[in-house]
Amino acid sequence: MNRIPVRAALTAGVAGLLAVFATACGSSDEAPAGAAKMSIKLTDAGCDPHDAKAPAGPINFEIENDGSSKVTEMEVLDGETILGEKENLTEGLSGSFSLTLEKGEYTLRCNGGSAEDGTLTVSGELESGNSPGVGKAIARYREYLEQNTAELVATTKPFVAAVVAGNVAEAKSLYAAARIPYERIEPVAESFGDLDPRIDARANDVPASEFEGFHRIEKALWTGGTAKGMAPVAKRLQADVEELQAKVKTVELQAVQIANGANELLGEVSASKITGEEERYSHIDLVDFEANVEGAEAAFDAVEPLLSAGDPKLAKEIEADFGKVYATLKPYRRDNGFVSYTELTAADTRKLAQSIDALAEKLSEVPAAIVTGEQS
Ligand SMILES: [Cu+2]
Repeated sequence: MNRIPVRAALTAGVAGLLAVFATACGSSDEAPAGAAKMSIKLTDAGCDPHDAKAPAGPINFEIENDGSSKVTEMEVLDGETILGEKENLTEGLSGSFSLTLEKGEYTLRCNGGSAEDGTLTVSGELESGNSPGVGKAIARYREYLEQNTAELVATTKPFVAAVVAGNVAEAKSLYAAARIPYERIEPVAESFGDLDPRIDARANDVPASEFEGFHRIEKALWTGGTAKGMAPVAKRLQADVEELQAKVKTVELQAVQIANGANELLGEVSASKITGEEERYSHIDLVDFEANVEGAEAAFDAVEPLLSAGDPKLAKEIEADFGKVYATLKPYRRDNGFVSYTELTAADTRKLAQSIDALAEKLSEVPAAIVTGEQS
């Protein structure tokens, strides 16, 4: 599951995006050319400053943990959609991210602070070209969501049937295929609301009484060697993936969210999924990795035309980095899957994490090159 905390469903009334800002991105350490600088300190009280103002356009958020052990991340949100964030800034650490924002009011959130939400007021007009491509980008990505949720429903069905029938060997053999389509659409899992934890939570993500979905069944099959008691869980899973298939047809999407989600997901792959935590009973983690990378690539492909207008060089570099990640995964491929996670050495996982990090670093420049803001 996407580890960004699940929040309320997206607020209604937020339409598509508007325009693309032609930024000249250098390395990811550099802010987009001409970006306004905003320094924020993480304190126990929350963000300092708590409220802020900025001119429309690219903004580079420079965040520093000023000695807080409670607050280690900052997010910029439009409604409940996270547009950009920096996580894991423990005491003494600093980091930055850029976003191009249009006129409007956004939330500055320092999670865990005693007053965690402040307001970022962006004013003035954005210098930008027109981009009728934004609607197309969202439509293209929605099509990908629809294809993959259709595949998810289709691959979950025989898996669920095997679980309900108590056929452990067959259920195990069908598990990986059912996981792939869900892992591909994880860049926007945050917008699935409750369905994300219901389908894909890990044992430690939710209270024991709420642990259900794929990983609950995975645990029973692999550690218990049984499907006993799993029939209701399996049936609910089938209902949930069907609900998701219906939901993606209308779920609110923004181009910057699609791009940011891809980048966040890859960050999560190299930071935590690399430990084998997601598929801790079946050890099919590399199947998830590949699906996550494919999903990030689909997200990037959807928004890429918006970026090319301003930064063809970055787009080329990202495409090359995707190729490198697939090449790094290749030696671990077996038949129609991958080696078990348990066969990987520390050197293997390091190599995989490094190739994903290099890609994620480049991808992190994408959201800033796409304009978002308050839509009427
Ligand atoms: Cu997942």
